[in-house]
Amino acid sequence: MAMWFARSRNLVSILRQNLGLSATLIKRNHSSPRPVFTNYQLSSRVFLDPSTSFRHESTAVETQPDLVQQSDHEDDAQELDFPGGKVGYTSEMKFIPESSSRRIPCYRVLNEHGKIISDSDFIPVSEKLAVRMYEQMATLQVMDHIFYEAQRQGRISFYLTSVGEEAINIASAAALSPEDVVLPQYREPGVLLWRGFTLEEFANQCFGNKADYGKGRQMPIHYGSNQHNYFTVSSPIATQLPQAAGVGYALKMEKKNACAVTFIGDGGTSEGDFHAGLNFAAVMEAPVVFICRNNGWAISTHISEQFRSDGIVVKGQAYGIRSIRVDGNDALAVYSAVRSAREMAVTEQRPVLIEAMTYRVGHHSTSDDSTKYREADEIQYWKMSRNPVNRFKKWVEDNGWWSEEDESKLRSSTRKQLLQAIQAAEKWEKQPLTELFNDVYDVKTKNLEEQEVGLKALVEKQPQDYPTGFHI
Ligand SMILES: Cc1ncc(C[n+]2csc(CCOP(=O)(O)OP(=O)(O)O)c2C)c(N)n1
Ligand SMILES: [Mg+2]
Repeated sequence: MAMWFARSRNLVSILRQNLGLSATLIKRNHSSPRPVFTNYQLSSRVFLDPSTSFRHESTAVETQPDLVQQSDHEDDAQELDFPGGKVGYTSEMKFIPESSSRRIPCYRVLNEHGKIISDSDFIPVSEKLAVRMYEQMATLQVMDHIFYEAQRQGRISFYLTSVGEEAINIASAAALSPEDVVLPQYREPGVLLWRGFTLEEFANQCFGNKADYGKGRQMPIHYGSNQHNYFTVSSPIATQLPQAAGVGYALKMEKKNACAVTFIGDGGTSEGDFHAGLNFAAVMEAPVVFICRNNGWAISTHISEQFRSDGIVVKGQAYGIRSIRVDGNDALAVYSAVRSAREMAVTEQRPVLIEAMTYRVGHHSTSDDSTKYREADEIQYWKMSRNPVNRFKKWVEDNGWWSEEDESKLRSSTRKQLLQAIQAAEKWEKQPLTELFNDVYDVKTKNLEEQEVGLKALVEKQPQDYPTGFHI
């Protein structure tokens, strides 16, 4: 496959065997040590003065100074034997460069006009699958639009759209097996939609009514479904990554033909849990597919203030994880990369990392106004020229699999179904207050019982402070 995966462990072990495992160190025949550098060079070249470093060019490739290693050159095939492993040696004092001379390329299949780039290497998608993928992307768009409006009307308290990231949502879901266990961040409801979570179920969660599986105890968009192997969204960023390593390891122990799949944003990679999750999965050889949606922003924090590496893909290799960078706005590329990653994770029992490059077209959430920190032109460019749904639609239409008539039918029936779902969800009663305290622990703890009694007393004393129909 032309898809670029970072060096695999198999390859390394074959190389190791070929090189021989027991080479011993032979002293170099030097009478005096190689001249190194002066104090001046030390301060000016080796250690960069933070005040002169480029704050906003985290991913720029810079010319490397002489002291930085340019290639994999080693003096010879001799190895040093450490508890940390056998390594070749070099008498040159060279630092590993902070970036490679070329940025990791981005795998894509469809160009901006929805045409397949010649010689593209991808897994074919049948008419049936392609149409379903397009339908689900369009459904996700309608769902986002209507729930967003419902929040603006004050009918739900909060919402967060996936606008601009529909291809990552749907194409990754299409590439997985239903047994694969998904641990989402929060901008991936399309995965759950693909698995059969109904528009009514989405509405019940957003309205926090009695039919919501979370019993109304979570903010809107914190979906979860046991039936669909989809962990409930958790607000604290990145907690799902170490959990995914554990889920993957459990699947491995149970010899299941499935993997854990977890999503994270670019901002989430700054959390310690990101690193713990990757490292655990690598060391335990757990079948986990890590999908990072690099959409350029973490609320108002631009990626240039998030990290200095060449994005996230290189972090996979640092942890010994096979990795790929993919155009997240290209549904065919996402589908091929996730399917291949999933196969490798399950058949080879290893984690794989995917960095999907994309853009968050919507505001971060209904609590945000992104025009305060980014240009309207930038948003417009991504909305129009780099739109993942339009791109995939062009390809499906060019194949003769989709028409304008299909389009208007789908959009109007989805809109109707959603409006009905919202009206019904709004009418459902809420869970009684006591449910707030149930299911927290297997057996209710003493302090929880005390809190329950206290809250009941408060509601009885000041009923005017609680909504009508609110009952204990
Ligand atoms: C541990 C933690 N810190 C901070 C927050 C507040 N917060 C919510 S979303 C978010 C930004 C996340 O950005 P990113 O991971 O890039 O995801 P995106 O919203 O771009 O999809 C932050 C800082 C949080 N929920 N949890
Ligand atoms: Mg982001």
